[in-house]
This record gives sequence, structure tokens and C-alpha cells, in this order.
Amino acid sequence: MKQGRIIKLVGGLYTVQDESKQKYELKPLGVFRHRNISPKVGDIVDFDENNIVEVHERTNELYRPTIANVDQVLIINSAKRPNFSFLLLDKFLAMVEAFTIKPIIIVSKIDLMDQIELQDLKQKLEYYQQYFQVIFYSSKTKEGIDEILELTTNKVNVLAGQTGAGKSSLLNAIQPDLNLETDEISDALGRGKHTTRHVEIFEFGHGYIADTPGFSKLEFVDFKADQIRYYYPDFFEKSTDCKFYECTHTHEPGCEIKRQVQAGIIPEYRYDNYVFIYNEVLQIKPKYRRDEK
Ligand SMILES: Nc1nc2c(ncn2[C@@H]2O[C@H](COP(=O)(O)OP(=O)(O)OP(=O)(O)O)[C@@H](O)[C@H]2O)c(=O)[nH]1
Ligand SMILES: [Mg+2]
Ligand SMILES: [Zn+2]
Repeated sequence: MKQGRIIKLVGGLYTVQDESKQKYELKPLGVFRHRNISPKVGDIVDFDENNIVEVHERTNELYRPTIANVDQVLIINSAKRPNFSFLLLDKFLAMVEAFTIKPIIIVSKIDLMDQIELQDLKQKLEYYQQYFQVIFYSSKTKEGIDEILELTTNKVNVLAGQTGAGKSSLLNAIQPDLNLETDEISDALGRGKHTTRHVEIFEFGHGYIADTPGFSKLEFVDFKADQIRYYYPDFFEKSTDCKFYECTHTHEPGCEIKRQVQAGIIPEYRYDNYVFIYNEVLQIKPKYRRDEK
């Protein structure tokens, strides 16, 4: 029996790569269907000549894109085209934290900003740097690429970010022979065209990296409002000083988070986005929730 990692799934056919980089095209044993297991990209599996026969236990699972055993998610936010959005950033951060995966913030297309704009953005992101790694990057000038290469080595990395943010361009810069399809911004709103459509993890140097179709909308369908506070690691850490143990940092008196916003320690935009996400999740109709009976 051999062991390898699933790196691609197209039309029910899995591509598995073993330790010596050899690739095999395999189908899962029919028995998986009865056991309610479906092998996923990223899975470590045992296989014979024709079939995947066993799926190893996963450390985590990401949905949409469906990838197992992810070490970290690189959240790509373009400085411009589309414009940098702290709301999108905070949503992506919360989403990745909810999967208990490590997020890394990459500000892409920094070549499109002038010095003053970039300084201003860097300053606004200083607070985030206490809790997350933040990298400033451009596929045009290649600034930041060494840092990205270093932190992605020996890891299974997933790229996330709005369509047009520059995910495929970053992948092409890391591994030019991948030659992924990128596309021109499609309309005046500066949105891309969802050029990337399927999930595959690519080998580069000594790690794996997955491009994902860009999200235009993030869905918190499986979330509960009172859990969002766990997905803001900064708030979670500071919340030990809230008067109430189960403080949601919205309406409660004696809230340390609100105090720190007022004191200028937590940026107002980070807190406002928290309240925005909290209210958004509150409004999701229970019937759409998979986890509520
Ligand atoms: N100026 C500049 N343009 C960039 C940079 N990176 C990407 N672009 C352009 O931005 C557009 C979108 O880039 P993609 O890499 O296709 O974006 P994506 O995130 O993969 O988009 P989806 O596949 O739709 O999710 C393309 O026209 C790229 O040429 C950059 O660093 N600087
Ligand atoms: Mg793409
Ligand atoms: Zn609080």
C-alpha cells in the first residue's frame, strides 16, 4: 500500500501525489459512499493501483473551497482595484479563525498606491500586526515575494480573497510554470471575472498552495452571533476584563472592548465591522442554518 496526498479532483477522478512526487489518477473505493466519507483535496490517503482505500484523519477542513489539512490561509486584499476594504478583511479573518486555521494578511497590488496612500494604509494596519502577520506585496514589482516564499514553505497554503484581488497573479509569481489564467478587470466597478473555477493544490518549492475562486460575498450561514467574539482573537484576549463572562461586546455594561475603542486602542473600524458581522449573523434566518434543529 502506498501513501500520498490528494492534490486535485476533477469529475470524480482524484490525482494523488506520493512522497517521490509521482502522480496517480485514482477513484475512491465504492465503500466510502456507504461510510459517508468523501475524500477531499488535501487529504492524506492510502492507495493501491486503482483506488484510494483509506483517508487519514484530518486536522481541519475548509469549505467552499473544500480543502482538508490546511496550515494557513493567505487572505489577499488588494490595495486598489478593487479598493482595500477593512470590512472584507475582518470578515475573512473571522471566517478563517472560525475554521481554526491561521490567517495571514497580504495586501496586494501596492504598486497602485502612491506613497501617502500606502503610508496611511500601513498605519491603519498597525493594530492588526499585533495579532496577525501582515505582508505588503505587488505582483508587478515583486515587493514582498521573499517574505511570502519564506512563510509558505513546508505548508499547505490556501489563497482567499475577493475576485480580482490578485490571487492567481501571486501564484504565478511564486511558481511561473503554473501559468494560471488571470484576467483583466471586467467592468468599471473594478471587479474581476471569477477566472479561477476549480480547486487544486499546487506544489511549489517545498510546499503546497491552492488558488480558490474569488468570493464576492462571504457567507456566515453556519455561524451564531454570540460566537463571533471567539473569531476576533484580539477581542477574545481582551474580553477577560469585560464585566460579564459572556459579553458579546454590543449592549453590555462594563465592556472592556468598548472601553478600548473609546480609548483609541482598538480601531473604531475594526469594532464597527464586528458589530456589522454580529448583526448580519443575527439576521440569518434559522431555517438556513444547518446546525440548528
Ligand atoms: N497593478 C497590479 N495589477 C495586478 C497585480 N496583481 C494582479 N493584478 C491584476 O489584477 C487583475 C486580477 O488579477 P487575478 O490574479 O486574476 O485576480 P484573482 O484574485 O485571481 O481573481 P479571481 O480568479 O477572479 O478570484 C489582473 O488584471 C491582474 O493583472 C499587482 O500586483 N499590481
Ligand atoms: Mg484567480
Ligand atoms: Zn465586552
